[in-house]
Amino acid sequence: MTISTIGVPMDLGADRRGVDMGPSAIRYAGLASTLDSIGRSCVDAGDLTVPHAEERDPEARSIEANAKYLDEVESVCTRLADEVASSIDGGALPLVLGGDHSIAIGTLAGASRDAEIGAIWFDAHSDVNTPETTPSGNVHGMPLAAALGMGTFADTPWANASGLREENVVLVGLRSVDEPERERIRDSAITAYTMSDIDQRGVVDVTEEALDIATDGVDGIHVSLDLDWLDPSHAPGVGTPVRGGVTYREAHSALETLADRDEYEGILRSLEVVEANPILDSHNETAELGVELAASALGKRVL
Ligand code: 6HN
Ligand code: MN
Ligand code: MN
Ligand code: MN
Repeated sequence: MTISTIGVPMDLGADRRGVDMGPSAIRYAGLASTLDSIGRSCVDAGDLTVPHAEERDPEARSIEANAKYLDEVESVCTRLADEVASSIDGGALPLVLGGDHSIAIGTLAGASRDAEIGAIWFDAHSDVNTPETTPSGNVHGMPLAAALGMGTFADTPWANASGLREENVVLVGLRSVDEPERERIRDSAITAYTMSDIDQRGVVDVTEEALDIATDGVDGIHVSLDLDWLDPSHAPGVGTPVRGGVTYREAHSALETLADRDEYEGILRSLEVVEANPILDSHNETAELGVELAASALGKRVL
């Protein structure tokens, strides 16, 4: 299956500059040649146009407290959803490059437009805040809640992923969850694995179970890879690092487990790599890691 790369130079959801350069950094790190070397054909659909914070009318720039730049996030994610859906329609596998994690709202909406999907969320954070619970106002802490129509996102149909049910959503690698998010996860049908689960059971066992749950009764799954899932010693170039993340090998093992399942069952419908911030990075190593991990997810084999 051809891979269709879609860059989304979004930083408004993190309210932090630099993460908008993520798609360039990931391309610069050799994405196209790496995918070529593992025998995957790849077309680059370029970048979506994302407004800069400075373009806002100064009158309107007074930042919304509870969901900053939500109008701009809506406009970008609505276009992204169309791109993702049309690339799937055309028989390709969309590979979305962020940008901050708010773009997952668009990816999930597009991937679930004409299908039932599951989602695996590799992340230090649970990203289920809503405008009522957010501690920061940053929409990159809310995409999963938005996709599932939680809280006031029940009133924003553009953000809802029609074919995604909580029962098929799995979070893997959590270590930073806000108190209202804990309650929300407990009250939902979402499955969540913390870093302690990975410590105790091993990342392959946890990923196998995550795959069982995400794929149960659906047409395919979306895999969202927030690079802050990894320990900051391996992925320093992210805006919200949290110590105690997965190691380099654990991350590859998890994505190789996904690739093995995909080889036999053809489950992967869309993939996304987010939160690479070259301004905070050291010699682009976090973007390089993103490329390597995408290759593992897409079937790279040593022998
Ligand atoms: N991410 N829970 C925090 C918040 O502001 O809502 C952090 C979110 C981080 C989001 O890394 O994609
Ligand atoms: Mn920019
Ligand atoms: Mn995230
Ligand atoms: Mn995160």
